[in-house]
Amino acid sequence: MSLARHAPRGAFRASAALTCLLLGCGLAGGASAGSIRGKVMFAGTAPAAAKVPVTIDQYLCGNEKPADDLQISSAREIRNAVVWIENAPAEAAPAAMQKVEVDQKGCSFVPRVVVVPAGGTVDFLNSDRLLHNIHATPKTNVSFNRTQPMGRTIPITFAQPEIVRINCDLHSWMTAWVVVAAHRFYAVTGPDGGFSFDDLPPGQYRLQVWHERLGTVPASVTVGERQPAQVSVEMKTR
Ligand SMILES: [Cu+2]
Repeated sequence: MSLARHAPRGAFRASAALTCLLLGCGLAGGASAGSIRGKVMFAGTAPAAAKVPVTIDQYLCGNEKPADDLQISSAREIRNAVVWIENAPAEAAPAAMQKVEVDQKGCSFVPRVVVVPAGGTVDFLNSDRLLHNIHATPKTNVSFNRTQPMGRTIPITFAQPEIVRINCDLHSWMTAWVVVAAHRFYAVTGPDGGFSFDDLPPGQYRLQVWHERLGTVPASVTVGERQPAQVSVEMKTR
């Protein structure tokens, strides 16, 4: 009886050891402890930061605004690129429904680029003492065009994975992007061009890197025993 109970456990241990041999369970913390750390870099000489003239509401918006559609550090690191894993682990659950906010502040959308899980909601805010509007004509999500006085919150739900451009029709330079994510392995690069993914099983991953001005660039990275897996992706002007 006692032997019969122990035998399957022994067999399980042996099979687990074999699985580890094949898949590499040497990773600290188990089979899903893999991480990716990456950078998105600009190839070549970065163009000078552009300005756009302000032709309306200068009393609040100023006379010009940084274009902000291509933000590159002095070390050629690209901000506001969106990176996602194309072959995300099958068990990847949708991201938790956390609040995503986009404010209209100083006549700019802040932040300019956000990620929201499919089915999630973005709260659009207006902190400015003037009228803005939010206007989008997505392909697979519902279009919207809403006037937004100061202090009003407008929640918009995005059902389908898609990259959605948002504009304010009153201020032509105002653009934001809502990246509706199919799973939780999406990231927006910070000012240092950096992004990261955690809780990945070992394996080879195909990445897609999207930037509003620079298009989409594929990359690949292998998560193995050396942690975290490092990857650098270069983008250039189209
Ligand atoms: Cu506006």
